[in-house]
Amino acid sequence: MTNNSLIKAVESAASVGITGHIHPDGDCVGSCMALYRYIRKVYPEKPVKVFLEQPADNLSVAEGLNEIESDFTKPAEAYELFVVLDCSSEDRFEPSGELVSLAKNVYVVDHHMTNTHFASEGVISPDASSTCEVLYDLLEEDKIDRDIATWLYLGIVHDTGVFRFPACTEHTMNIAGHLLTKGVNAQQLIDDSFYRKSYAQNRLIGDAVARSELLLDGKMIYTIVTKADMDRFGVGTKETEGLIDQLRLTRGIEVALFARQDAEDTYKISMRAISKVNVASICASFGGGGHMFAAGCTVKGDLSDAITQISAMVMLQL
Ligand SMILES: [Mn+2]
Repeated sequence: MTNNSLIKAVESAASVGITGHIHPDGDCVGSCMALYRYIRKVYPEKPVKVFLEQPADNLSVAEGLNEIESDFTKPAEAYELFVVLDCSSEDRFEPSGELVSLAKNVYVVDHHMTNTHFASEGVISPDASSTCEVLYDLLEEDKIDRDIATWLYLGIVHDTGVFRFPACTEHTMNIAGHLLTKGVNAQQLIDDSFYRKSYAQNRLIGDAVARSELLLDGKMIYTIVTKADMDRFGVGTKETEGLIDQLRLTRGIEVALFARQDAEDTYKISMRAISKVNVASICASFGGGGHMFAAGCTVKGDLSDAITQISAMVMLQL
């Protein structure tokens, strides 16, 4: 893979398509939208389009979200260049896969250590906090306006858990600082896109936390949300997202587990660890995966049996 400049690749392409990964998160949406708005501003004559699944409402922090193409039933057009952002492998760029395969050139911008180098050109920086950080370094600073800066800031905020994770470095903070000088409304962006919850969502989370139980002498906490719970509070599966983070903040625990019922006998399990337990290896034994301190898996059948097995595995690592 050659590391030619993104700007050169964009300048020499007659048309540009942009996409990211399935179920787009803040960094994916932020990086796709930042590049899209940049091309629209700097090369106004150049045909450019973003293809993504419809992002969650809370990610609408700046102009342009309504310009995303989310209808993948239309006949696929061929773009000369496709830029794929925040996407580690080809199976992750569904539903845009066909569009990308029609492009003459594919350029990847990413920060996943597990990137499979599926493109001939691009920049993959595993040490970067976010794809937005990698992208910022590829753009011309003076052409970044408030809109573009806001999209970049969104990705950095979300992939660093609001500037907390170890991948958030001095360089990340310097970039965030430059973006602030462009007029990003940081407090509003962080509150609205990261922390804000609906009344129904807060009630569901409160209920699930109240029902949580401690295991292993208080070293492990878990709670379960069933379909009936979600129906009772009028929320969908997406809206249970902040729950594991609340459990993780319980003083004294080493591992937090949240199980969400997705079908009659199917549960999605999310796990977090503080510093000792490798939850990725535990989830891997159930066919899942993730990072050392944040992982997940899906279990079918008896949930209490699975939780018993998991807590036994946690105990071995404490
Ligand atoms: Mn990312």
